[in-house]
Amino acid sequence: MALKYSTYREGDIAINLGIANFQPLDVMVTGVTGAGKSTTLNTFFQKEIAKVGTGVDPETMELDAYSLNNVIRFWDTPGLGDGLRADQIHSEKIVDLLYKTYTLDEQQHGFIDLVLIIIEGANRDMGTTYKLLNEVIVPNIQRDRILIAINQADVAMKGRHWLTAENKPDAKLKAFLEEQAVSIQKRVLEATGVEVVKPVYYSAEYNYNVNLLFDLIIDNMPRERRKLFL
Ligand SMILES: Nc1nc2c(ncn2[C@@H]2O[C@H](COP(=O)(O)OP(=O)(O)OP(=O)(O)O)[C@@H](O)[C@H]2O)c(=O)[nH]1
Ligand SMILES: [Mg+2]
Repeated sequence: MALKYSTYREGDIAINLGIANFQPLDVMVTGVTGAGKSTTLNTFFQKEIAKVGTGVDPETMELDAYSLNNVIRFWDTPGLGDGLRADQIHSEKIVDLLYKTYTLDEQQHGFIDLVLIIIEGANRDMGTTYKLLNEVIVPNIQRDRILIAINQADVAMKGRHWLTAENKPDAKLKAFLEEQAVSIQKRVLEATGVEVVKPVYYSAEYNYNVNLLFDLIIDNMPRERRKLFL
């Protein structure tokens, strides 16, 4: 049974936003090219809203915002890992977005409330993700506003151990994914100094555990407006 994400725990988000006294929650979605950022957004919205890549070239080139409902809005960004020059241009766009502000009661606040970094389940090379964290994200937003999720759970073991009929991993793949979540959490701490919440693993393509990704966002969303300076 497919969940409807546009109303998923809408009340909880609204309550948290009520505490924080702002609305909507703006979530920037980022990660290496091909990790599945756009596919993840399409799954949230249950229709094709963000263009998904089919080849090796990065598909998303600009920043696009999508409102899921009145309380949450997602920002799709171009992925890093497509050569130095492209990475530089895309990094600048991401940093600009992180410094987008609004003024309320004569005070400036950061527009982006939360950063969600998507990692590809099969990709053991974390170098570009560390670079993204160290050079682009961590210097420009509070660390407790960074979340990590592992996509493409279905192909984490090259497609083996995925139970197609049941749309879930078998015990072996599940154990692998569990182990990977813990290991990525540990490696991110070592490589970037950021203590992230244990990542969830999911498959945007097959709509597996996407509700847990939503839970990660809702349960860890900030309870106050973002101060601009760290
Ligand atoms: N098997 C599998 N494939 C996926 C999954 N999510 C995305 N893909 C595929 O991965 C490819 C890249 O997905 P995109 O959503 O375009 O990736 P992106 O992160 O938006 O990439 P850029 O826009 O280039 O930064 C596409 O062919 C998707 O169909 C998944 O959960 N499982
Ligand atoms: Mg994209």
